[in-house]
Amino acid sequence: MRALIIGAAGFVGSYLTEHLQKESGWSVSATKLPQEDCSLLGAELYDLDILDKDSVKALMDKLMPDCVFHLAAQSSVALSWKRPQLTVDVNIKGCVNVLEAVRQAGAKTRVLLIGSSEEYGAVREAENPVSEERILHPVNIYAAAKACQNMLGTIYAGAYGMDILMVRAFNHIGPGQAPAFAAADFCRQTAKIERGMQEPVIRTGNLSVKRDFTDVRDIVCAYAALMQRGIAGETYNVGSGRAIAIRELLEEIIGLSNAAIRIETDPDKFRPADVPVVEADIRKLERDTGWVKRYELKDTLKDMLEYWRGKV
Ligand code: A2R
Repeated sequence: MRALIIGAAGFVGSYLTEHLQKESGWSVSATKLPQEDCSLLGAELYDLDILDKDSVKALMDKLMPDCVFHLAAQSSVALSWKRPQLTVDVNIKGCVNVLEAVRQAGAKTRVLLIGSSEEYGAVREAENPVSEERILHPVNIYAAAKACQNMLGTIYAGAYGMDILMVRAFNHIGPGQAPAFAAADFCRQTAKIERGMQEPVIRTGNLSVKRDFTDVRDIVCAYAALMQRGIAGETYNVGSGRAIAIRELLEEIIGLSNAAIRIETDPDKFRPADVPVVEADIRKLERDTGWVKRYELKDTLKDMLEYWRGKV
């Protein structure tokens, strides 16, 4: 199997590259932005900006891959408020450039479009676990763009009979994740406190909200399983199927450290639109692929803390 990963220099890309090579035995080509510095061992690496439709087409014509994992995105909710045009360009127009390149190449390429649980938006507590059928109520620009990507994928699959699957990924965490995400930030702060680089206090926003966290290594395993056994035209939730409170996550991290760390909640960090609980219904993923997660949350957090101990 010859796979192409578009947007491989990000958090998920390196894990997916390694998984496909080592566990699936596939040959992997991967793309990064020209300005990105990244080495993916064993992968053939290409520079590609997905906004340049001619380059996307030229690469697809050259490689004619069996499958494409489309990870490239403006993936930050916060940045989507500051750079709405960029977010819409990359996440919608960029996706169309990929779909058109695959369509025009005329090969039987299978495409996995990576969306987000953000697409569900304002989920009421009683609506959990959230199934793929739930009506989307995106509440930020990133979410709206990803919801649009999902619709485009569904339309291309139906109208042209293309082999396209869509994913809605719930929160994923692991070593190497940027500290803009809560779990990585907590691990980084804990490592800094252990080194005496920060007073022994972690200040946080709303700790009572519950989210569905999965190890990135389990996430990429689900993507590979979907590529092999998922049904064309369908959308799949990818998550652990169990939401936990951010407080529990933080206490788990602090419990992994010998340092005496205090938690202080800062009302200024509370987000007005925080949805109380978001938990994935993963029965469709399990039924169609047989996927089971391998990493317990505690082990993921241990690995993340170790990563930050080596980094700060
Ligand atoms: O924004 P950067 O400089 O970090 O680059 C990101 C890259 N990217 C692009 N690639 C090609 N053409 C573009 N116009 C373009 N704009 C951005 O896509 C980054 O290297 C990669 C996406 O990786 P991350 O932002 O680290 O996302 P992650 O966590 O790997 O998630 C993969 C997918 C994304 O579609 C998320 O929205 C979704 O899973 O949750």
